[in-house]
Amino acid sequence: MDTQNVILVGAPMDAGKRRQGCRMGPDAYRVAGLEQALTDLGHQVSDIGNVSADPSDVPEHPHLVALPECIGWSSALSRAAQETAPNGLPIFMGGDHALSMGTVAGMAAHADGIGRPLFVLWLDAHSDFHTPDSTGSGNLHGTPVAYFTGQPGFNAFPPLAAPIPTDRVGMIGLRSVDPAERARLEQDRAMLADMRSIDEHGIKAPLIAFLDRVRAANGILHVSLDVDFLDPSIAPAVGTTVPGGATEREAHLAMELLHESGLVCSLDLVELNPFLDERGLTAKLMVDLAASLLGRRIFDRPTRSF
Ligand code: HAR
Ligand code: MN
Ligand code: MN
Ligand code: MN
Repeated sequence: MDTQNVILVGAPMDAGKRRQGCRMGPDAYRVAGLEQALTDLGHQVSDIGNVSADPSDVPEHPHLVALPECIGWSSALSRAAQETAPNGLPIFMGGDHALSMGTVAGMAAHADGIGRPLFVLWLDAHSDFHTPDSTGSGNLHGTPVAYFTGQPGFNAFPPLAAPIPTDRVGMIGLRSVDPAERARLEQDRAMLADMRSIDEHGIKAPLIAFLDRVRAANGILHVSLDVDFLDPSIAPAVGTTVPGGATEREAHLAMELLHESGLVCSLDLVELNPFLDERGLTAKLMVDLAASLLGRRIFDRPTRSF
């Protein structure tokens, strides 16, 4: 099996929404054995510890939650992505989904530097396509896709070295999209596979179609995995559950196909709130999914005895 350098980067960001707990995510992944699971697959794994937010002198905003802190995380995580990506495959252990503003911006700059286009696969119940002007909640974890695709309204944030055209974004798992997001998505060219279409066609068809696009463009692929992509019955540890999500096997199949593609350059694990978990169930499932993405085959999965 091909072995890789895998770099675990803790991103204990909790500023992208009001409800707290995602800051415990990186340590939950450590306790759930992420490093060992990937080492067991033959990979060289290093955990470089946690990033912290850069200072920001932008003032607090009346509507947007923790704007200065989110800006500080974006610049720090963009730098972390650009520093780690040349040495291996970074896994950003979140932290809430606003962290993807930084990780995707940094990976896009990295991809630009090596002359390959970056594609983004968004595995999420939500499209996270609000702008600071359209978000009703003021929670910036609902805005990262709009930021890194260069939509207007993000002037306070770090400028993007390489905005990602929407036709390089694929979203799978959608089932909770606000009207303003939908209006913008309908004008754009992202590949959208909602749960209805997964029910009808399975998860393989849209994923393979998207991977074919990446390959045809000689691109590399950043995967952003939100816990709420999964059905809440198997992944309760998230503040924004939406019923009717991906099953355990749908999620593993997606990871197995991603591994086989050889196109994945980086991964976000986001929105895990360990405070809401049941005996580490969600953290362990996310670790198992990361292992499938890094090459664990279905018949190599460990039996859990209690
Ligand atoms: N669209 C809603 C909002 O903007 C909910 C966004 C929830 N986002 C996440 N990440 N949990 O997907 O508030
Ligand atoms: Mn999300
Ligand atoms: Mn979500
Ligand atoms: Mn048996």
